[in-house]
Amino acid sequence: MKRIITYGTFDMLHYGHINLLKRAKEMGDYLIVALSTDEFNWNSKQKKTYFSFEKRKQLLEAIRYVDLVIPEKDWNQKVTDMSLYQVDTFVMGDDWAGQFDFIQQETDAEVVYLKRTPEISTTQIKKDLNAKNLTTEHTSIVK
Ligand code: C2G
Repeated sequence: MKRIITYGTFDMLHYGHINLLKRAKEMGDYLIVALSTDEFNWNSKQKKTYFSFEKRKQLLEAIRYVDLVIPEKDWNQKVTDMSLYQVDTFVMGDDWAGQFDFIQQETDAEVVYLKRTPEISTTQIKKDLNAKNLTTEHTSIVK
């Protein structure tokens, strides 16, 4: 059984995430998602997520491509994760291209970067929603 792993925050789940998870699963038989905890996001990525870890985990576990969700607690767990979960392939979007090549040197897992879905991101969604709010607020004041 070919085991795939990927890591991320997956906040405000969108089709860019789904495209990544779908392609990752198509590379093997079993997909593990290491989901960034709220503490890791705040302490190591300075990200405040909209949804808590538990909610983001619930969403991921509902996706047909995902077989297991584990916590990502720090940057340095990946090498041990590869042996702990007997991973064959480590997959990330290509916004991370080159950042995790060390995994191929230090473990038996191959590293694959998949093309990121260009036009969508959680940051963009938040920006667009704020902009829409501002316009509706503005028009309601003007009326
Ligand atoms: N992604 C994508 N297309 C998008 C947005 C995201 O392919 N439009 C991919 C990213 O490349 C990543 C995964 O979806 O592989 C999760 O994205 P994020 O939740 O933004 O994860 P990130 O904050 O990059 O955390 O240790 C690794 C980190 O935890 C990755």
